[in-house]
Amino acid sequence: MGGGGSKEQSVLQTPWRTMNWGKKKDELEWLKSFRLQSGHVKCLRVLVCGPAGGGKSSFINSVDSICQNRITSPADAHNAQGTDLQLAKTAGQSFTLNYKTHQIQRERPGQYFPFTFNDIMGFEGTRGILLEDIELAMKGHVKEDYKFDPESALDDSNDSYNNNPTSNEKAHILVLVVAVNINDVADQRMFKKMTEVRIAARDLGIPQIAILTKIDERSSPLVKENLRNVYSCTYIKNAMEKLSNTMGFPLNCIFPLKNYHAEIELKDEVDMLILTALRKILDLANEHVNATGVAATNLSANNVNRT
Ligand SMILES: Nc1nc2c(ncn2[C@@H]2O[C@H](COP(=O)(O)OP(=O)(O)OP(=O)(O)O)[C@@H](O)[C@H]2O)c(=O)[nH]1
Ligand SMILES: [Mg+2]
Repeated sequence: MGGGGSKEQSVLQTPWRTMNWGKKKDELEWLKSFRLQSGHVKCLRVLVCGPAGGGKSSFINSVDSICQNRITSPADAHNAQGTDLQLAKTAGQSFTLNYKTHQIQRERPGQYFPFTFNDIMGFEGTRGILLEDIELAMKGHVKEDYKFDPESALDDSNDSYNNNPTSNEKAHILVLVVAVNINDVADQRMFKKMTEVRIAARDLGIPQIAILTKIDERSSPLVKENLRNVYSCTYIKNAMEKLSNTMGFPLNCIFPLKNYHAEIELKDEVDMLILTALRKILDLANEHVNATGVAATNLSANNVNRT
């Protein structure tokens, strides 16, 4: 569980990535005024995926908390390290089983941000969500509340299969959520699965980013003490570089952060790391939707010109 040996725990004199920690107000203003670039869809759909227990549901809860300016937990997060016998049996297995769309409420009830998050079942060692089902979710074929089956993929005869997904129902970005110690704990099979999902997203033209969670519990004590040391910690830097090397994510598409999981109040440093990742997610999704909207318009214009 630890963050590796003392060499890996070493601390850089100067942070290798610059963060303006005093910018939270500006980031929140940006978020509040966030609009879609294209009228092609009503809402951006962010699909999270990753190993069981990596922090997918907690990430959705953390974004929701920041957006509502209070700690909330719309997505079911779960501590699989529980000592209860029943819980212990589920260690390593995904707690989230169903396909669930989370609208993100503004501070005022009944008003929502123009983006949603889709929570799904996690990858497990030998079981967990199937690649085919993640592909179907990306394409918008999975209906709300569908319970994923690790034995067989959703097929088009199932009531939960959406035959004609609209642009709104397709995923507009894929977010891979993994704990910062992923390189220490995941085997080749897990990396293969994650890479396959990334390639599937690429083939569909969907942008992808990675989030490294749990930097508070798996890194240098200096990071635990103060999250502002995140980019001075070599353990986190190494984890990001290794993920970039094994899976091909550019480093500027990998974001380390800590989710809200035990706190009862928001903290500026936690918010800043999450807001930085969220901004990249929304920018990429927005660009993707805009580009596909333009392509669709050009296609229909070409078809009209030909007739
Ligand atoms: N310390 C710490 N704990 C975290 C963090 N993110 C999530 N957790 C904890 O990790 C456990 C699993 O988190 P979840 O959000 O349920 O993970 P998940 O990826 O949704 O898991 P499945 O639904 O089982 O696939 C919970 O006990 C969370 O409280 C984090 O950044 N730091
Ligand atoms: Mg979950």
